[in-house]
Amino acid sequence: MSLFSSSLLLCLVTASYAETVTEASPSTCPVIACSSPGLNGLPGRDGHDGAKGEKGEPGQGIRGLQGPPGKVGPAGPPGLPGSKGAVGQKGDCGEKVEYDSSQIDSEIEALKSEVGRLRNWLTFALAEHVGKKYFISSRKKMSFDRAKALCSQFQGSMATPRNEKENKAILNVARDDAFLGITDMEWEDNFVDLTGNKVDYTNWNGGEPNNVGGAEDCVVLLSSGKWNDIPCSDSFLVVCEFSG
Ligand SMILES: [Ca+2]
Ligand SMILES: [Ca+2]
Repeated sequence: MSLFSSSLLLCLVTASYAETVTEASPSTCPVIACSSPGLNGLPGRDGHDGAKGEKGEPGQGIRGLQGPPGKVGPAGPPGLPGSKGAVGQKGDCGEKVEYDSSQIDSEIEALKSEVGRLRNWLTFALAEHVGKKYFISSRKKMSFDRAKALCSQFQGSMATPRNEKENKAILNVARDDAFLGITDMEWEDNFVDLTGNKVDYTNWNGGEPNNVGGAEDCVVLLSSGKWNDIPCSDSFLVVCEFSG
């Protein structure tokens, strides 16, 4: 029953009672007024939490795809050294070899003689020598870097004349324009040999070195015996020198 209905019933009962009293006591005149019903009250406060329910059944959702593998972790510390292996069996005794020193000496002398003969043949056929320095040409033309590598491959170096005699010997071997082992790659107009030492002997052609185009850092021996600075990338004959 609502509050309004309750109030209305209370009024009716009270009014009925008032009529009864008025009939029983005519001498008195009670006045009982019935006021209008009151407004609804505010909602009550929240009650206490109920008891915890039972655990539900597992969900039926679709399981997600497996993610990509993670990054490789850092290398672990090195392990401890393993235990020492067992000692192997003792090997057989080697055979004792007797050396005949006089025989070895004679074989060495024979080899020296053979090398000397080969050198003479090569010098006669291909090379020029000044003192203990030999000059040999491969008769091939290539860039400065390749020529330098070719001479090194045979334990030699690019021909570098130290005097007029050596300059003439290189000319006799080359018989064409040939690279010399001289450059001013490091500092312009400071011509050095391939060990970096400034050359004392030079035989420049008239007006040379002129570093045409700012790109002439290598040197060729011309057929006249004079020198000209030229680009290192150009191809000229290779002449190597060897110590005797
Ligand atoms: Ca130059
Ligand atoms: Ca030049």
